[in-house]
Amino acid sequence: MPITEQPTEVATAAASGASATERFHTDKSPYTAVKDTPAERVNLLAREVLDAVHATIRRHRVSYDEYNALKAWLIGVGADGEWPLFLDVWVEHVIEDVATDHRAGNKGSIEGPYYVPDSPDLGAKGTLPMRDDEAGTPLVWRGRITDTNGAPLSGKVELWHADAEGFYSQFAPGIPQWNLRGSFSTGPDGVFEITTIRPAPYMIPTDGPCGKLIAAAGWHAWRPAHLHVKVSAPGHEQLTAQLYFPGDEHNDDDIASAVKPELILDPVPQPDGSQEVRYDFTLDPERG
Ligand code: MBD
Ligand code: FE
Repeated sequence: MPITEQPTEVATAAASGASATERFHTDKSPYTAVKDTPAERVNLLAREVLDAVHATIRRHRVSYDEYNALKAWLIGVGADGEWPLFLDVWVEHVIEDVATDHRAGNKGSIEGPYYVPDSPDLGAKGTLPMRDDEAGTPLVWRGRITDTNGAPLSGKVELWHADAEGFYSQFAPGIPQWNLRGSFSTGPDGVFEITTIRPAPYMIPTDGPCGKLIAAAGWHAWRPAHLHVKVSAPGHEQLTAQLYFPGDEHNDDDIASAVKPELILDPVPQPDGSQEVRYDFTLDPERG
């Protein structure tokens, strides 16, 4: 059939879950090795989590029907590859808080399930890879990387974000591989200039187990529109963060609890309909 009549694949929870799970195995498998965690620590943490589960069961007299519903749901989360989504939406924000609470530099936020390393390097100034007809308001972002004394750093900003429909390349079908993903390497002045488009708010897939939990609990499935970044410079702690847009109705009730006031941008509309924004990064020195 002619190319224009090819059926377009639809984004499903199971497909994006499978991609996120595979991504985790590829990039993070060293962290999955628990062999270096001493038995006392595993015992402490596992014991405390189980005690909390038992206490909830007793307090609320959880029934066999409810227990089996939980079992079926947990099996489904694994089968559809939604553990990265579940953990990053409902757990990672506390891990991130604890891991970064010593920092004097930029506030960070969670990585989420959709980071891909080694995106194309575009130098200090460039435009993220995008389709010829990429929808969305053009955004020009200027910024600088410094240390906590204000000295500029030769560093790198990795940026990835959803498109104007809320979809991520490599996790939703039919999007070019590196669409809206790129790395910007600064010179010694730490200065970068990035051109992209504003992403849409993101809705957690509603057709998978996480979506079913959201519906069953009467929650909503939305994250505010956001840009993901990883900022790094030799000798400094890597910063993982997300940047948000003012006025987004979900900035105050992000399902992933990942918004902080310091991470909300202040874009300025331009006569041509585009927007410009300034946002700088301050990195903490690596700890000895
Ligand atoms: C996202 O885009 C995201 O950033 C997080 C944290 C969870 C699900 C989807
Ligand atoms: Fe995201």
